[in-house]
Amino acid sequence: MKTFHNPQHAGHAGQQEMFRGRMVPCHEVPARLGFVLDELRRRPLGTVEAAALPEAALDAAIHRVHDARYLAFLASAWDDWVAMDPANAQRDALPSVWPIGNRHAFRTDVLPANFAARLGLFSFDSGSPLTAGTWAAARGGAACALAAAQAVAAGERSAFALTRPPGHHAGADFLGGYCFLNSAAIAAQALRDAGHGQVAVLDVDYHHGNGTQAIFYERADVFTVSIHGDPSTEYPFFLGHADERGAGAGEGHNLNLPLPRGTGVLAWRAALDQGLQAVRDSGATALVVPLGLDTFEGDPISGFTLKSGDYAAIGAALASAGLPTVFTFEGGYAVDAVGVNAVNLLEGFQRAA
Ligand code: SP5
Ligand code: ZN
Repeated sequence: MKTFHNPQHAGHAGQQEMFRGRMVPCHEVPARLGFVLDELRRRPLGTVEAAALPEAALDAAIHRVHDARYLAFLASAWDDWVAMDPANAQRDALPSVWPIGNRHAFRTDVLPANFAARLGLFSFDSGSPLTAGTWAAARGGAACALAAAQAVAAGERSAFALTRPPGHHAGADFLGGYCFLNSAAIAAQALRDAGHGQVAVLDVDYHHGNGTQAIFYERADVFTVSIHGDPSTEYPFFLGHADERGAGAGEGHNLNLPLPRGTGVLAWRAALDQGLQAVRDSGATALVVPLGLDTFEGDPISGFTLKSGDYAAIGAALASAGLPTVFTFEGGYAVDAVGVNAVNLLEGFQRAA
């Protein structure tokens, strides 16, 4: 399995996130990726390389998934933030005002000149700090996703986009949940564009993959599945219920498998089997797995109880779908265990594939 890593990732380094009225240290930290790279050095799965792609091809792939207005906002966000106040150069940008509700309540069609207003327009939480290196890091991550998709489209059995920030909460025109560009969606779209008529996404992060679901919700060509903490009690709260089945042409092409906080490996594996059967039934010829390791018992912000030893069998189960597979690195905040857990899963996949 080829790994594509993101040399720009460490430039995205938030200090604090807003949590229930106070600022707490960021969970999504650069050290996470280092632990995965270290473990890949101990237990190699294949080559580890930086994604090298023409800028124009990368831009095109990002624009296939994200709105131009949102991308223009992201590209100049840090400079615009510092332009508001030179002292902002020392602070992360976080939103504090949002245009919620229907279009008669607040307008989203008029782009505000005020940067703080634009930040709210394109965000759904105040837990995702935007920092000096965020745009370069997010772009580098999209490059990993595209390179991994291209490798798989060219015949590799699997590839791993090892990047941060994560992606699966980002929608076509919004950031949130520590995510800015949706790597998994970019990979899925790239696989479609490379000739796979039907692609499946099977999201195993603890949190519902709301961004990916929203991007493909009205489409029949990308089947989205997510196994996650029940949004009635778990982040991102406002999407991820079992009755969301897709809409319009996408009716029947989304499957949510919410599980209660406290769920252990037995019930989680039953949900995985159900998700895998649905992937097989979808007729997909390629698979994207947003790989979150925050299902781990030691995760500080999540509520499942999977153990490090469980991940190898999960990897093997994913391989049993028999599909060319792109993994994108998502959550997992028990930092010193995230490398072992990720490589356990990927090694389990590779051995069974
Ligand atoms: C990619 C991903 O896994 N995103 C998850 C985003 C979750 N954001 C909300 C987390 C709430 C943090 N709670 C802090 C508890 C401090 N003790
Ligand atoms: Zn997560």
